[in-house]
Amino acid sequence: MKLIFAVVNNDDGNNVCAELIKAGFSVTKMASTGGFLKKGNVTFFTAVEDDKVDEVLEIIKTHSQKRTYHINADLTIGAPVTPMEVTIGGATVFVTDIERFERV
Ligand code: 2BA
Repeated sequence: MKLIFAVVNNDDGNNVCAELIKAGFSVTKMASTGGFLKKGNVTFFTAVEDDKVDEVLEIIKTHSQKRTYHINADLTIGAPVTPMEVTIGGATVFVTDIERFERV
């Protein structure tokens, strides 16, 4: 069994969640904040059988857009602010093994 974490853009969160539920997956959705941009994003986690991982990844991929932001980054304290282009996503996904899964 695998645990999939996916960080997606706020604007894609509801859609990704709806599509995962529609496909029959149990999903937990959490409000999160990216450490770099400090913008709100959405983190999902779902525990699935190994043979369902690709299906979940495909749904997340299909419904997560790539977005480009222009920011003024203050990368070093005291240094001048630098204009920067940052591409986010589609989604950042982590897949890990589950040692034990129980509903008690
Ligand atoms: P943020 O940390 O706000 O990062 C937003 C975007 O800024 C990133 O997009 C990446 O393009 C850029 N970025 C991040 N750190 C950077 C740095 N030190 N220098 C230059 N550019 C940087 P994504 O890679 O698509 O990541 C989207 C969000 O996914 C991240 O939001 C963060 O919440 C999460 N994430 C990405 N990689 C992660 C990781 N290794 N561990 C945990 N969360 C991660």
